[in-house]
Amino acid sequence: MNNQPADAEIRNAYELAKERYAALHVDTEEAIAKLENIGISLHCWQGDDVGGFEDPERGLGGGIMATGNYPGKARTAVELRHDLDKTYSLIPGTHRLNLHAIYLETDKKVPRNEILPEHFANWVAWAKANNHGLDFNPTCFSHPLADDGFTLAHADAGIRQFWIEHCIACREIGAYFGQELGTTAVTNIWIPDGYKDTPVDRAAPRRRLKESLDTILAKPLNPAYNLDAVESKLFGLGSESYVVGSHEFYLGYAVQNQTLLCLDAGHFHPTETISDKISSTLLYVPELLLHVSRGVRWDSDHVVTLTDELQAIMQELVRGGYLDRVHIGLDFFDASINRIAAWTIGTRNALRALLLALLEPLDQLRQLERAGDYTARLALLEELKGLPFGAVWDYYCWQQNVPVGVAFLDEIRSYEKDVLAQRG
Ligand code: RNT
Ligand code: ZN
Repeated sequence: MNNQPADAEIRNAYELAKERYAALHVDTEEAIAKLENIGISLHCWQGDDVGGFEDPERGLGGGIMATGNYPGKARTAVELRHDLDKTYSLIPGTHRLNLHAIYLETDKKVPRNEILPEHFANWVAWAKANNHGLDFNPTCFSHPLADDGFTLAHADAGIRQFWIEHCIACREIGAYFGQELGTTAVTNIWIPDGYKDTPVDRAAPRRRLKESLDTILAKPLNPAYNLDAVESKLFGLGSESYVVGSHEFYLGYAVQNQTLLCLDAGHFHPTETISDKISSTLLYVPELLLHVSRGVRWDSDHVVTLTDELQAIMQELVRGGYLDRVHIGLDFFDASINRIAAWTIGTRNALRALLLALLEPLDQLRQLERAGDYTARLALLEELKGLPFGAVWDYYCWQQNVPVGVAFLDEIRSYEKDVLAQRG
């Protein structure tokens, strides 16, 4: 199979598309130039079903779950970086990597509250060599001290302290990434704490979580190196009835402490969207982190597809002028399909939605709205959906030397045969 269209076809289609957009006073070259500057943080954990390298024997915990057993998952950091290199080569632009603490590399087992920058030195060297920024996350799950479902909000002071120390160590590692790579790392705290069944005391765990966070964030770090984010959730497997770190909890915390707020697209009620939360929360918090994901019924982590909500999120970032205050990260893990394809499809979709948003005739739309001409606003918004945006996207991919259209699948198939199939 060779699915790549001919160069001339790509260029011709683009020239026609460019004219169609120009008629609406949209400059496709400008849109492409802006898109090229947007770095998306790819989540390392799609590559090995959130396993990490701390303890290969241990299963995933904390109310999150990867289902499927597609062959060829990365078993070591070297394999994971290899898979990531392949993935980045199929995505236009320069992008970041989001690491979790369990992706450390050590000879002997290091307790999580003692992890150090040096355990991530290989990742930093790789990031430097390939021009990737790095982001970070404490791993407050898949661990014996998290097995009863509580970490930073645990009733036992000793267990709380262990997780506090882990999160403090992680902020220092984030700052080390930022300093080494010259691009700010976002360190995002997500914890699974919650109850399967209805609790009697909803307040005490929240008071404890607030206190733990205060201790973790007490030391100011250079914001050029590290920024802290907090991530809420509505429910998880085993925390169906109560999650300590709810949206209201972290919204309040982020506003009061001026941390970043992380909005995960899959962490709200099934019909609740995060696109409409962006302009509100950015009035009160300095910056946002997005976990671009896709919820399906009870699951919050499906591969990102080009849905209305994905488009709405990216439209908000572009229309609101928020691109420099919002860090775009991805968060999904599908083990039932080729993992490199999952990364590639999800990231390309996030970028396609961004490009669509960058191709809107914003001045005209704003004028219509201000003039109260909602008829024309609706007509134009609907017509835009039929414009040849795909030709601009193909041209951008071609320009960036990455596969055009579904041709990326040819590359993934060869990689699967040559590399993934050789893994035991
Ligand atoms: C879990 C959160 C969290 C995790 C990652 C692995 O529900 O979304 O962001 O997916 O930390
Ligand atoms: Zn998330």
